[in-house]
Amino acid sequence: HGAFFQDAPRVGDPWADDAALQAALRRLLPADVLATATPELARLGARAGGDLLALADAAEAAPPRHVPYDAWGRRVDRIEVSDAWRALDRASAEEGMVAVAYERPWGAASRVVQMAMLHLFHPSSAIYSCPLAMTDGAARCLSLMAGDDAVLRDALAHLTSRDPAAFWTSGQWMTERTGGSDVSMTGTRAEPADDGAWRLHGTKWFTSATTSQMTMTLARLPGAPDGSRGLSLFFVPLARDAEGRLPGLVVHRLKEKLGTHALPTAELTLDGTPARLVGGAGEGVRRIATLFNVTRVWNAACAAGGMRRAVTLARDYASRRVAFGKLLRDHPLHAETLAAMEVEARGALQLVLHVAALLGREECGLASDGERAALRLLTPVAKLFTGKQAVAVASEALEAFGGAGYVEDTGLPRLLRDAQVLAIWEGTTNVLALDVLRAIEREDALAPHLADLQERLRALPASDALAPSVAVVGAALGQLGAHAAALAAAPRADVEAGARSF
Ligand code: MFK
Ligand code: FAD
Repeated sequence: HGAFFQDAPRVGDPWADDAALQAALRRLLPADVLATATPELARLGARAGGDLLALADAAEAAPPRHVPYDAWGRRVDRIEVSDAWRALDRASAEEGMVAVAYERPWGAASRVVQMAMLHLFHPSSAIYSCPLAMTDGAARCLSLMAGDDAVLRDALAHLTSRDPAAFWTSGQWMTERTGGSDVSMTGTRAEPADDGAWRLHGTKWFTSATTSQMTMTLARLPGAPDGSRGLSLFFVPLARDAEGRLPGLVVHRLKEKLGTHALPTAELTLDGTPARLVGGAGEGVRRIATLFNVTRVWNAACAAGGMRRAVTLARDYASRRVAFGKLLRDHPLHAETLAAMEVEARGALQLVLHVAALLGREECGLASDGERAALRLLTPVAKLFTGKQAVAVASEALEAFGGAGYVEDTGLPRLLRDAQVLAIWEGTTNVLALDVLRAIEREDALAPHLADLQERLRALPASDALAPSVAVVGAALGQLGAHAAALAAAPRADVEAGARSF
């Protein structure tokens, strides 16, 4: 007997091997879109299994560093990131990860293609998807708000550029020590400056992608009331000086986080930072909702992509690892576990692509009232549901490797660490459950979605094989309608308590 060494699991080709993604796109995309998008996705998929994956591993191994002082004791607050992290930024621009949603080469379907791209890109990006998500959110926000403001239009052009030298990413600075869910206690103040712009003063407690060239943030104008109605939205250019310093900003430290290790997330103080008001006084939360509704769709797409990667690795391993005389995949109980993970990953992908299709239609002015309402409803639903699924699937995947899943240099623990954040940032599960209620109460968003589902169910071809599932889904829809009616009539406290199960 020679010494035994186990083969490592392999990523393979994320596009070529993803039958579920290909089938979903065949169903959702018009034939001409599919024909031109497929080679693009195939090329990106090959990169996701090749050079991007190598860059992601390198970025993960060389986390960012905060350098508060230079050699001579001057405060510089440089944030140093790895060459690999910078290369991921360039690749993101070249691939048009954000730009594609604004160039719209495939019209309204461009959002579907973009989320399919993200499905491939995210798991090989060391969470470069985070800065990109916020960049897309900021671009969406500015595309609606910039008007003829030359500074904002210029920023929008940078955010949506494919030229790595011109491409900007954006931060999204909302969370303060007083609260990330409840931003109403935001203490950051805006003071008028002589140049007609504003200067911001306050402390932000979580600022990811701190090396971005701009950010969007919330602050209170002089005399604004307490609470969230007193908050306004600001554009903050983050132009560094020759020594890499950000004028008017003090970085206290980078967070030491469970995961997202390649992503810098800082605590910082705005100390007279120049800023530009976007939208009207007191409109901040409503305006920034445009941004976070986009990042929430990204979050869901990243959750689905992360699940796909976890299942791919677990399935591959099951075809290499032998126990009790046969491959893991030939053990019925293990096969059932893998199948359950596969179902979660596929379900998440379908939900994400459906929401992406709605978003694309809304942005192109093609959405019906019902579709707009469904988008408002399903954005938080998709974010909250897939965030939880991603953690469960990643956890199951680690177990599928046995002890190797718990050992750092296999790279596998990252799957779980990077999944856990998906349920926390951009609104926790319970906060999003309340957002679902907000959408139902204020915009009557549930009824059109239920009607759409009923319609789809009726349109299915009659089939003995499908009949039992159709009956189950039909009954569930009936229950959901009844539950919604009961909630509508219930006292507010009972409604909130029921939001999660709803
Ligand atoms: C891997 C890829 C992932 C992405 C990377 C992300 C990196 C990490 C970045 C972050 O985590 S950034 C911080 C994210 N923070 C949040 O998401 C905040 C979570 N908290 C909430 O979402 C709260 O629900 C909220 C702050 C909005 C509560 O605020 P309020 O002011 O108490 O709520 P209110 O009064 O119900 O809403 C204020 C206005 O906003 C209303 O409009 P009007 O002024 O016209 O009445 C609401 O309708 C509107 N609004 C709230 N949520 C909305 C919305 N509009 C549209 N969509 C929504 N979801
Ligand atoms: P809290 O708001 O204190 O929430 C604590 C608990 O209370 C949660 O379980 C929550 O669900 C629950 N809760 C709160 N309100 C309610 C309610 N009404 N009903 C029921 N339950 C409730 N923020 C930014 O602004 N920009 C960033 O770039 C950024 N990057 C981040 C990066 C990472 C890695 C992480 C982990 C966070 C980042 N955040 C960022 C912050 C993130 O958005 C917040 O942590 C999140 O919104 C939760 O806010 P909090 O931490 O203050 O928790």
